[in-house]
Amino acid sequence: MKLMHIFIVGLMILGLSTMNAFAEPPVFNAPVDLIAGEETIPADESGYTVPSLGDWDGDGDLDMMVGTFWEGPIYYYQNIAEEGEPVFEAMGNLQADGENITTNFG
Ligand SMILES: [Ca+2]
Repeated sequence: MKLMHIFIVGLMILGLSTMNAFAEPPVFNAPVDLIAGEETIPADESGYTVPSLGDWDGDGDLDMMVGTFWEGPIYYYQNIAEEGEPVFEAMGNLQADGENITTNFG
């Protein structure tokens, strides 16, 4: 039983050292502002603003919605690029029955 325990621990150590030998740290590009037209897409002060991408208009490319962590509107940006890199155009706030849809805290 003790020999089996040593064998299993040895496999774990070998596995960990193998993982570390081949693991490479991720490489990130410098951060950039998201731009729509000439304007920077707003981010709230919380730092928790998260753009969500989806084909919201059904034309096959990714559009963007941006909500806020604090109470506020949801901004909609349509991708107007014909191909290649996305080009976002501000389309206004998301609305229902003529009223802005807002997010609550959190
Ligand atoms: Ca789209």
